[in-house]
Amino acid sequence: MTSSHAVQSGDAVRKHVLVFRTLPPDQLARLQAAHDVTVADPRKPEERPRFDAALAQAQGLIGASFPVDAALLARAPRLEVVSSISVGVDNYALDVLQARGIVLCHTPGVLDETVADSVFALLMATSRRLVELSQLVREGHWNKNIGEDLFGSDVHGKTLGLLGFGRIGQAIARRAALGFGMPVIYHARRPVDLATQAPELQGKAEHVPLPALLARSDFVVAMLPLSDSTRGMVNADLLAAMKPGAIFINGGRGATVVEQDLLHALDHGTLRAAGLDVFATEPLPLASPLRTHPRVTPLPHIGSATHDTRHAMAALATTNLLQALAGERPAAVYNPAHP
Ligand code: 8YV
Repeated sequence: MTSSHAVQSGDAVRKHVLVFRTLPPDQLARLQAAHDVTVADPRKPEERPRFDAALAQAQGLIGASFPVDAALLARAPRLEVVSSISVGVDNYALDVLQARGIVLCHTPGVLDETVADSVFALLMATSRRLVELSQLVREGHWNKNIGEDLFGSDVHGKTLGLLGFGRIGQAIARRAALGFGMPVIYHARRPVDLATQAPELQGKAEHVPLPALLARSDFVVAMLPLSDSTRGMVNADLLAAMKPGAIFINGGRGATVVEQDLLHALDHGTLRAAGLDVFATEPLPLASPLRTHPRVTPLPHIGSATHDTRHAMAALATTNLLQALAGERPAAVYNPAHP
């Protein structure tokens, strides 16, 4: 920790904090009360010089949706803490943070139910073709009862297969099993002890090998974090092993899917449809065929995007940062940062 760079004011040690994504005013005020804060968004060219100058001084960084990679960290020699307003940490050079003893904080827990709501909404919209059929009404084409060609597929009672069974996966499983009478199967690195972690799902969610999950699931929902072991995991082989007519939903990270393979499975395989909240490149490039494919329901990464939840995430990230800069163990630390 480089407290020699801190500015002494009364008893409190004021440090340099760089906010690289807009914070709600009440959370920004908490930071400003304790530290010297610069707000600069590196994605805006006009703010880049201010961002670069603040980065060179920063002891604390807080923000989201921007790659904090090795090159960026090399320009932040005083950095002590990075506080991400996200649960996913794939934007951060974890090895560099660990090697330099920089604490990384994130926001698990506060977004689980909201992301599960979003994923379930996407699942229902995709299976019942809500977006497409609403568009038909808007465009004035509802001139007769819709026919079989526009029917959807049932959700209730169908089998849900979850790739990844963390807190959010479990929240999705509760909706499916307890609300929609869906048998739930999941594949994760290791089975979850439901008795202690999710007693309400006991007897209602079963850990199965990946091939069994793919063969049995009417809906395959990917809620995978992005890591070396999950990058490109949803590939041609995996998609080809899905039950004919299955629907694929991705609410985790886009790069866990080989998008070309997904398109191929939609056009030449038996996949019925895909609902995607995340993409390998975000925002989704205009040229991506996933943007306009008739059997893809694309969303602009809205998993946690409600007023309540984004505020809760910002508040937790702010608390994490304040605690870590004060030398306390943060409420939600990802790497305990011992080099
Ligand atoms: C947010 C997310 O989109 O928390 C995450 O990991 O993917 C989302 O909740 C994002 O990080 C922006 O705050």
